[in-house]
Formats: sequence, structure tokens, C-alpha cells
Amino acid sequence: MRSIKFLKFTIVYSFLISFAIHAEEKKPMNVLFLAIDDLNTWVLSEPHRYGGKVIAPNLRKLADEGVLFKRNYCASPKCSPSRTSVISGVAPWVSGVYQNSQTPNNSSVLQKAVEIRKHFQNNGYYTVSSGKIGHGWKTDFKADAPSSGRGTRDPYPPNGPLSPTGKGEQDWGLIHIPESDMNDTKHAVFAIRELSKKHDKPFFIACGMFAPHMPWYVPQNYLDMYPLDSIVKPPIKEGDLDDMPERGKALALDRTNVYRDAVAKGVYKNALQGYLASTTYVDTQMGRVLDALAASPYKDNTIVILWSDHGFHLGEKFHWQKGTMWEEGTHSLLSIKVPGMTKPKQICNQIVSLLDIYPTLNELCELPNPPQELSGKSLIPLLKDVKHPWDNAAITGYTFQKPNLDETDVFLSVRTPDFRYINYGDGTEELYNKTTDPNEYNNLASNPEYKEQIEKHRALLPKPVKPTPMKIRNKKDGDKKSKKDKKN
Ligand SMILES: [Ca+2]
Repeated sequence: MRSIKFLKFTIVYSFLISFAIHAEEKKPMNVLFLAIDDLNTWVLSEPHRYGGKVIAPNLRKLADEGVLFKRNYCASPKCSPSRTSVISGVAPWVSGVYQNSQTPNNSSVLQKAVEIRKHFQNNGYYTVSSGKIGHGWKTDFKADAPSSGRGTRDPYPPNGPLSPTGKGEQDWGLIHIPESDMNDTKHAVFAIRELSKKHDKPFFIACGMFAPHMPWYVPQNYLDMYPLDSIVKPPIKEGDLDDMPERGKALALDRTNVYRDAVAKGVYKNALQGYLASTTYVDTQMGRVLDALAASPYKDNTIVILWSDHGFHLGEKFHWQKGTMWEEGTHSLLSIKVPGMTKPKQICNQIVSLLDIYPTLNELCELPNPPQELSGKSLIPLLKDVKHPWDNAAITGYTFQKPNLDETDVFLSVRTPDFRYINYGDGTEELYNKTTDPNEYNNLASNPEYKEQIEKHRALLPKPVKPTPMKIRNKKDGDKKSKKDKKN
């Protein structure tokens, strides 16, 4: 008798335990959605890109806690089209939005799309957002609590410009306000406050940092972390552009004057110091948010996703800033941690895209699909196993605005494990062997030995839609960009 009673007790007890575990598993997942502007991938310790030290312990820690997608690429190398593609899940070659100077709301595809924050909100999530997340695409998303402002630059120093070559946003140096008054610090405070609240519903907390977007005005302690003699110049090869088609050269030489002036006036390393210090400042702010999550009751059921909107040149190929089709312009950060799914210290070398963010979060949180067709694909198989077989090709789309260039031509770049291929829409091309030439110096497009590779890569390109109309552009001035484009 006693043993039967004991057996019954064991069965009931086991059932209760399994029910409790099941209930725990069913706890809805929250999302902490972290975006960084203009942050390139120097923090990934890639000596062929940057040989010096980059201080980013918090981004490193997050990467160590989950999956670091080491080969992640943006769908467009500029803020507005890249961010629009992330939060709509729609690729530029589908929406027609390739440039900052376009109005995303003119895209008939985007008019029917639901952006990711609104989609989560529509599906029962408490959704708040602070700082720079989207850019230029006006949607009907309204946050469930007031934000600490949209992502904008900090006030201009009263004695600016601070560098001998400084002009407008092309400037760097010591900021004149305390760190606590800087905008990104306030966005971190906002996210920390939201994480300390008691939430009855699952949450989607978006926090976007403006740094290291130019200008690089930073507190002294961050500048001090990078003594000038510790800074290493990135690799730049004389004659690199000689084997490029005209459109490649035009892309490379856009804003080259900032780089050349800095070199000529002996302040190139000071500029690099500004970017690096701004990177460490943003790492510090993200670290505060991540620490707040770790100390909260939500740490075990909150997905953390951190991404940068595109790459950034600091002189490579003589180019300054963003908006190119090469590795420096298209390679961006992506780290994802999913409690209960990802294992620590996983590095994924499969080729993925920022377009994959929307479908990944959607599937992780078991939401229905939004009305628009998502261009990316869910990364869940890679989150579970970083070596899962993958269709390794990431596309980047862009268009250019320069005199004598047809701005309706779409530039497309495709990154595969061993190659980068670029097509400028006018029949001109570039091909680089990433294994033997990681810095993309030797254009193989006219080398007959690579004919087969060229054809293979051509076949990977989508058929791009034409760009939606450009915003204000003074045809008489030709070269002048719209006011909006200058800012971003
Ligand atoms: Ca070259």
C-alpha cells in the first residue's frame, strides 16, 4: 500500500514539476532592441581592417553571451534606407528606397508595410523607443510611454569647429557638456528606467545611439583612452582605385577631401581618435543598459539584439564616412542573445543580413506575419547552431547622386564567403577574392580566369525596382546634395 501511495505521489509531483517547467517555458519573450549609428566593425578585432586596440568591453561581453554574426551586411550603406529596411523588413531593391535623399513614404510597398515596433505593439507588446531607430520613414507607431527624444547630435561647441579641418559635422574634439547631459546617455537612462519598471505585458524596448555618427564630440576620459601614438592608420593602398570602373572611383572619392585635408594638416590620427573615443563612449552607454537588464527580473526571458546600421570608412579607399559597396561600407555589427536558445561565445561565420532581423524576432516571439513580404529570413537555425547550412549571400543596394550619373541606376553588391561582386547598373563591375585579397584591392572583373565566378555572382543579384523619386535636389548645382542628405 505504502509503495502505491508513494508511486501516486511521485506521479502527481512529477506532473506538477513538468507543468511548472512548461509554464516557465511559455513565458513570453521580451525584446531589447539596440541600434548604433555608423559603427563599423573595427571592434571585431580584424587586424586587416584596424591594427590598433578598440576599447568596447560591453559589446564584447554581449557578443560572448550569445551569437556574434561576424559576417553580417547591411541592405543599404546609408542611414535612412538601411534603417527603413531593418524596421520594415523590406529590401531597398523591393521598396525602391536606396538613399537618404528619398522619401520612404513614397514607396508603394512601404505604404502597406507595418514597421516592427508597431507590429509588436499590435500583437500585445508594451512598446517604447528612444533615440535613433528609424530614419525618414514616417509610420503610425506611437510608443506606449514618452521617449527621451529622437536621435540627434549633441549641441555644437561654442568654440567650434574644434579641429583645424573642421566644418559642419566633419569635426571632432572635447565636448563642452557633461557626459550625463549627452543625448545617448539620456537614451541609456530611458532604457534603464524602462527595464526597472514592473511590466504586465511582454515588452519591446528600442534604444538607439547616435554615436559614433559625426561630429565626434566626446568627454576627455574617452579621448585619453586613445593616445595618438597608440593609434594605427587603417590600410590604404596607393593606386587602389586605378582598376575600378568610373562609378566605383566616384563612390570612393566622395568626401575624400575630409580625409586628404586631415592628412595634409597632420590631424588624421586625431580624427581616428575621435571615432574611437566615440565608439567607446557608445559602448559604455550600451553597457549600462545591458547591466540594467542583467540586474532585472527580465534577464532570462529577454532577447537582446544589437546592430549597427552600416559600415564606415576612415580613409580606406581614400573614402570618408559611408555610402560605398565595399566591405568597409557594408559590413555591420549583429549580436543576438536568446535566453534558452543561444549558447555563450558562439561566433557565426555564415553570411547574414540586417534584413534578417525582422523575421528572426517575429519567429522568436511567435507573432503572426506582418502584411508585407519580408525580404530576409529567420536566423533561428543559426542561433541554435552557428554552423547550420546556410544560403550564403548578402545583397546591398544603393544609388548615387552625382552629375553625369544616372541616379535611377541601382548599384548592387553581393558578398559570398569567398568573393565580393559589385554591379554598378551600367554594365561595369568589380570582383574581389576575399580569401587572398581581404581588403579588396585587386579588381578581377576583367580577368578571364574568374569568368565563371562573375556569372555565378551576377545570377545572385535581384532584379531591382527603380528608386522612388529623390527629394529636393537642385539640378543647377548638380553636385550639391539635398539638405537632408547632408545631415545624415
Ligand atoms: Ca583596386
